[in-house]
Amino acid sequence: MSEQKLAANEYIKIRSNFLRGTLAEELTDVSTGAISEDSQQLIKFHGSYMQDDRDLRADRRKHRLEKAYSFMIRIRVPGGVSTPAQWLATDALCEKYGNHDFKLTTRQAFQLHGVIKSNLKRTIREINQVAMDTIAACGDVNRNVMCNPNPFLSEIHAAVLKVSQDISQHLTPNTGAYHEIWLDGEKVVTSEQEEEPIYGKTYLPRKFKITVAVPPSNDVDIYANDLSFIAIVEKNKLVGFNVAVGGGMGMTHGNEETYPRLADVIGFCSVEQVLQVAEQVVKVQRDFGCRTDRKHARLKYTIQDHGVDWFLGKVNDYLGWDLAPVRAFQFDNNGDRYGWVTDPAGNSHLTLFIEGGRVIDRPGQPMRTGLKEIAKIHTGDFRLTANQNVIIANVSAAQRPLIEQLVEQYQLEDGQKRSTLRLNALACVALPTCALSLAEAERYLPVLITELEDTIESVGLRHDAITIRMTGCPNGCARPYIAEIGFVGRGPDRYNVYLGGGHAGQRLSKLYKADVAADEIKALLAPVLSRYAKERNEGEKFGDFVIRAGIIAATVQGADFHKNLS
Ligand code: SRM
Ligand code: SF4
Repeated sequence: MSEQKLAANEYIKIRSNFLRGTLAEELTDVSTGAISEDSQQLIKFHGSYMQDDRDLRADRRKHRLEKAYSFMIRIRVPGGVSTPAQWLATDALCEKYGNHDFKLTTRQAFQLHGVIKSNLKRTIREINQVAMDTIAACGDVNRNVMCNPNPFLSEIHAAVLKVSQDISQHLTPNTGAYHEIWLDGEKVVTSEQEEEPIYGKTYLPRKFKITVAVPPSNDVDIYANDLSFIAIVEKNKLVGFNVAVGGGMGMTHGNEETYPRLADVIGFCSVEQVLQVAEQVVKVQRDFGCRTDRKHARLKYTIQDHGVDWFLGKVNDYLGWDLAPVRAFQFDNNGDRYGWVTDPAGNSHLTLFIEGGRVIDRPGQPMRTGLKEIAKIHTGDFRLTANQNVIIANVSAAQRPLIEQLVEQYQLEDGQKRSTLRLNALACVALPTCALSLAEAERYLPVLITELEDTIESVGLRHDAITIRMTGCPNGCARPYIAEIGFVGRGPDRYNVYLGGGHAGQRLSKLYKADVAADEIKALLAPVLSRYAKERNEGEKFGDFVIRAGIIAATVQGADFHKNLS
C-alpha cells in the first residue's frame, strides 16, 4: 500500500532548516511588499502573518498595483500579564509602524496590524527589547498559553500564572532561527547543530493551544483548547490540576468532516507534574496527529479518531505513570466581571470593557490615549483577558484615586451606558485584515448589538448576561460555537446563526438558521428573546432555555455537530 502524501506544509517545515527557509534574504528584497508562499507559512512560527488590506483590493487591482501588503504581528503575553512598560511599548509600536491601534486578542495576546515588510524586523526587535517576543505566537507549535487573570485570589493567581508561564517557556521552540533572523543572533552553520527536543524537525501537525483555568471562572474557555489545566483549590491552596484535552472550534462550511469539539477532562495531576503532562500530551499529538490533511490535523481529530480512552492510555504510556482520577470542579461562567474589586490584601483591580479588543482612539473616545496615560503612572500590571478586555491590576490604595481620575477623564468606564449583551460580546478581527474572512465581524457586531438592544430593552433583558459571539468565517476565532448566540460569516453580510451554547462555555451550540442576511437577524432573534423573557425559569440561562423550549434540538458533541439541523 502506498504511503499517503504528506500535507504541503510538512515539506516546507522539513526544507526550512528549523524555520529559517529564505526568510532573512526575502526581508531585504525591496522589489515587493510580499514574501514567497513558503515564507508566508514559515513566518507564522515567528509570530507574523502576511496580509493585505482587503478594503483596498479592488481599487489597487483597477490601478494594476500590487495588493496593499502588510504584516500582522502577534506578541505573546503568557498568562496575559503585561507590565506598564510593555503596554507603553506596544502602544508606541502601533503608532510608529502599525495602523495606530492594537488588538487584545481572544488568547490574551497583543496584535499589531499594518506593519510593512521594511519595518518588520525593527518592530520585532523593539518588541524583544521590552522582554516580549513573538516566536510561536502562530505556527504548528504551542501558542500563547492562557491563564485565568483572577483578581480576587492573588496567591492562587500568582501560582497559576507561574504554571502558565512555565508551560509557555518549556514548549517554546528551541531553534535559533528567531534570534538569527530578527535579532541578528549568531548563525548556526549546519542543521546538525540544531535540535528540537520536544517538537522534532517537523514540529506539530497543526497549531496547539493550552490554557490554565481557575473555577468557577471558565473565562479562558478550556473546552475550546487542545490542552487545559483546571486548577483544583482546596482550603485556599492549589493542590493540582484536572487535565482536559481535545477541544477546538475550527470547521469549514460544507465539510462535515470538520467540526468544533469540546475538550474531555481525562485526569488529574499535581502542580509539579504539569510540565511533564504538557510535554507528553504534545508528543502524543506530534507522533499520532494527522500530517496528510491539515483540516484533520488538530488534536481534537486525533482523539475523535482513536477514542478518549486510547488517548489517555497513550499519555499514560508516554508519562510512564498514570494520571490520577478527575477531581470535582464546577464552572459557572466564561465572561469577565467589570468594574473595581478589592482583594484581601487591599489591592484594587479594574476590569475595563474593550469593544472587539481594539485599543484605539476614536473621535470623542480617546480610549487608547487614556490607557496610555494610565500605563505611564501605573505601578501594578495589565492583565489581558480571553474576552478581549483588560484588567488594570494591583492598584494600590494610594494610586486608586489617580487611576479613577484618568478613567473618568478618558471615559474608559461608561459601563452604565452599555447593555449586558454588549458587555458579553466577542468578535474576531475579520475584515479588512483577515485573509480568510467571508463577512464582517469586529466592525459589524457593535452595530448589530445596537439593533438588538432595542429588542432586549423592550422585553426587559437589559441586565441579563447572554454570551454573543461573531466571527467572519467558520474558523471560530471568537469561539462562537460555545456562545449562547453565535454568528458565523457565510459571505458578505450573511451569517449562520447558532443558539444554545452553555453560559459557562461547557456546551456546543446548534445551527438555528443558515445563511441569514445581516438585516434579517434582528427579526429572527426578537421572538426568541421575547419568549426567553416571558417563559424562562428562575435563573435559567438563555442557552439552556432555547433547548428546554425546543427552539433548537439538544446540542451534541464533536462529529455529530452537524446532525439534526433545525
Ligand atoms: Fe484565529 C486563523 C485571528 C483566536 C481558530 N486567526 C486566524 C488568522 C491568523 C487568519 C489566517 O490564518 O490568515 C486570523 C488573523 C486575523 C487578523 O487580521 O488579525 C486569526 N485568532 C485570531 C484572533 C486575533 C481573533 C481575535 O479577534 O482575537 C485570535 C488570536 C489569538 C492569539 O492571540 O493567539 C484568534 N483562532 C482563535 C481561536 C480562539 C482560541 O484560540 O481560543 C480559535 C478557535 C480555537 C481553535 O483553535 O480551534 C481560532 N484561527 C483559527 C483557525 C481554525 C483552526 C482549526 O483548527 O481549524 C484559523 C485558520 C487556520 O488555522 O487554518 C485561524
Ligand atoms: Fe479571520 Fe475567520 Fe478567524 Fe475571524 S474567524 S479572524 S474571519 S480566520
